[in-house]
Amino acid sequence: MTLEQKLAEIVGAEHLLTDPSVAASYETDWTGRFTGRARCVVRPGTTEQVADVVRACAAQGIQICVQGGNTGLVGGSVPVNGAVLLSLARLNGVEPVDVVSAQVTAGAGVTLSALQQQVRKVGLDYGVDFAARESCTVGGMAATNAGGERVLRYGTTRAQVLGVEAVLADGTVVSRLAGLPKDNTGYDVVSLLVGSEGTLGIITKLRLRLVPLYPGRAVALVAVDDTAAAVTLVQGLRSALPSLEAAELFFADGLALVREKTGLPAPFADDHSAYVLVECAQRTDPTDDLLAALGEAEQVLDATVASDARGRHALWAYRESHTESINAAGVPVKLDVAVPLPALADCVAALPKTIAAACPRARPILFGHVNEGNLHVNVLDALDRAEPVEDAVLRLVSSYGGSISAEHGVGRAKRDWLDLSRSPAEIEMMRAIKRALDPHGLLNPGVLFSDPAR
Ligand code: FAD
Ligand code: 2HG
Ligand code: ZN
Repeated sequence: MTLEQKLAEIVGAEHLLTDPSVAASYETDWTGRFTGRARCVVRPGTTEQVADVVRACAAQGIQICVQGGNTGLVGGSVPVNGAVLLSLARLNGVEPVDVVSAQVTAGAGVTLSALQQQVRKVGLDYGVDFAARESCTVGGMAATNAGGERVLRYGTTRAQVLGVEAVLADGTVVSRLAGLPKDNTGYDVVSLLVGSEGTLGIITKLRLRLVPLYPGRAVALVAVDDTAAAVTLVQGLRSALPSLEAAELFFADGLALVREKTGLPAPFADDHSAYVLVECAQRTDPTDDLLAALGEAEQVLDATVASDARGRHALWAYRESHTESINAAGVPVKLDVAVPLPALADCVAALPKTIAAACPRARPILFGHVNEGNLHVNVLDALDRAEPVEDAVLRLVSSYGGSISAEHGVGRAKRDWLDLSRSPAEIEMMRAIKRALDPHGLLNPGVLFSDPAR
């Protein structure tokens, strides 16, 4: 029996895709930069089927690439040539919400927006949110430890994941879904799998912490002089407003590109060089508190505030349309870095010169999650100089004591720079874990390490 026949037997012939034109949508990443040819695409519908697929591939030494919503931005979700692409999209069940514990168990293939819809019906919400919500899956979010727009209040995905069910490289199913908030019984296997980018196990289910769904919300778009003013403004708002949930930063060139690609109107009568978008949420309407805090902040050059859903979404569109607008302008060299907050302004000031030295015609667009010092550095018109640009930016960030990946992960895009963020001892510890759990390097080859066996 061929591997394909065995896989068809496990998942049903209709869930094994071998026609290249059908498989194509799984083979290129969201940005269009990373691509690979899968041997076939397999779409199991249960954890048992995932385990059987893994055993069948392992028996023949065939590598497996794992995919959720394929919105990842570091080339980790596309196949390497000849591997089986395993899609979790059909594991999309959500169990009834446990309102007593404020927790829910969801299949790895549940999209963020589907999860939001389910839990909001019972007055709860999920702590992580970002623009890819319609397509990204909770499994992919856990695998990348996704951050997003609410880290300021709720932390990253790791802080939401209380339990995991996963299939290991030999087909073993590990299940730890009780969701006990207190549980000190040895190594934290749940936390280890979160952020492991599909290299240690295939996540099939998650037990997730939920947060209150606040009916009172207000969003402000604020014009400021520069990054230093943005950082000081957010520092002040953080202490004045316990309801502060998001603080995002973008600049005049990003806004101009967003307006060009979306047709959105100018937010203010005058142009400004930097913009901060903040959101507050609580049981009662936070608008007056937000207005009062902005009124006291000397960094505010202009501001517009919205409390109704339509107005809030209109303001968020200036920020959330950045990624799509950039892609509409060309395939970017995409970096996602973090520096300590006191160094953010210096880093923003140094980046254009650093990028120009590596590629004079490059067009950098910076934006990000200001409270975490997390900058998204997208560089247009630089694809043929990608490596020198990446190298220059990541070395600059490292010189500030920063991270080469704040939230998107390492994937295949940044593995060659891992030593800028991790010590040799840490990298050897990570390799030892990989060797112990996946000795034959079957899961997500090339993600995180180019060669895990060494
Ligand atoms: P995929 O892209 O399919 O996979 C991502 C990685 O996880 C791959 O290495 C894959 O092999 C692995 N993986 C996927 N599912 C599993 C599983 N079940 N078990 C084991 N491994 C798995 N990210 C942020 O952190 N913050 C943001 O604000 C943010 N905004 C975005 C906005 C846009 C418009 C887009 C396109 C992307 C954004 N992202 C953001 C990046 C991306 O959405 C996240 O990385 C997301 O977590 C990926 O989820 P996914 O289901 O699409 O995973
Ligand atoms: C965001 O914050 C995402 O919008 C995407 O992390 C960032 O496109 C990017 O570089
Ligand atoms: Zn982001």
